Amino acid sequence: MSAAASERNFEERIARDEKIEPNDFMPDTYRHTLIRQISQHAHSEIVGMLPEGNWITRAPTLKRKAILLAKVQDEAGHGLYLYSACETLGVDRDRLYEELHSGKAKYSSIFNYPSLTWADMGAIGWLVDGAAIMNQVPLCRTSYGPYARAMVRICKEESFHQRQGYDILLSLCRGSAEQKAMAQDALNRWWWPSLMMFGPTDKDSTHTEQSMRWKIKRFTNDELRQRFVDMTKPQADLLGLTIPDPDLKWNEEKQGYDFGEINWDEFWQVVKGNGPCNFERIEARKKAWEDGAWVREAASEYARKYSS
Ligand code: FAQ
Repeated sequence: MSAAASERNFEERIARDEKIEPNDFMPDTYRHTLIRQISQHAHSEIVGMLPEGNWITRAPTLKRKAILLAKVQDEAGHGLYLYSACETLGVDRDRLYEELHSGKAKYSSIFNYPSLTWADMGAIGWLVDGAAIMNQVPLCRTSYGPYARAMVRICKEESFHQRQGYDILLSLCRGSAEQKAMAQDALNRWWWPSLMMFGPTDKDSTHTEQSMRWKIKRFTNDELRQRFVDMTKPQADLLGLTIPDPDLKWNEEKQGYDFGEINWDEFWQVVKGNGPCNFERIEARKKAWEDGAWVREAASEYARKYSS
């Protein structure tokens, strides 16, 4: 098939909602877009273990500790499925790690904020996993087969994560005045960064238009952000907490909430590496990589010994 015919065939398959598989023809730009998005997603899961990992030893009860431990382990698993999906596009996993460690690769802005109190475990589960689900459920229908299939299990696990976060906040909000204040403080700090997770506004988004055409993305950044606000406001009401946005108002006409302006300057600063914890996060990942060198060496040596 000529290059033009292959390209046409690819576009037709996308139009028919067929999944594109690793050995199928795909334009280089489609491949690179996927490598970019899936690797950023994988890095986000792995770096995303750090803010919560910080609280495993300080969970208030054995039950909370076991749940948090399971959640953080799930995130490691998500990272691994996603790195595997990315490798099917012909990229080497060590190269992806190297890009993360050198600061070249992006990962979600949200994980560059500190987790200061136990209530932050609630806010991360409720808001960060809540935003992740909103963004990731449509990715179960993304056009690249291995990515779509990886997302199915990830989304199931994210639902449990969100509920465990909400449950932490529910307990705090039903507890003492100090506990409720702790929950409110966590919401105050995590609300705006959670809205930023969806990425820049549609007019400033570099990739949305093309990714929508290829059905990699099924909704735009602003559409998903709006859905998240609409879903979360009633949940905040049930907790008796106030979303820190004086401009948040129901809009009858659009049947959704209007909300205030996001601080995009803060977002881009965090994305560029100048957030409160960027340095610390990358240092932690580099240390884990270096500390794990002996495990990689032992595994390679074992494989060499038994393959000969
Ligand atoms: N942070 O043109 P767009 C989780 C970058 S997983 C940093 O709109 P796109 C689970 C973007 O890369 C959370 N950078 O880009 C969990 C691009 O830069 P580039 C991660 C961001 O790809 C929970 C530039 O800005 N989820 O939370 C961010 O079409 C709890 C222009 O942006 C995913 O990765 C950001 N927030 O749309 C784990 C989901 N937003 O590459 C632990 C999959 C944008 O040109 C605990 N990814 N940028 O240099 C996606 O859906 C998309 O990639 C978006 C961005 C929506 C994130």
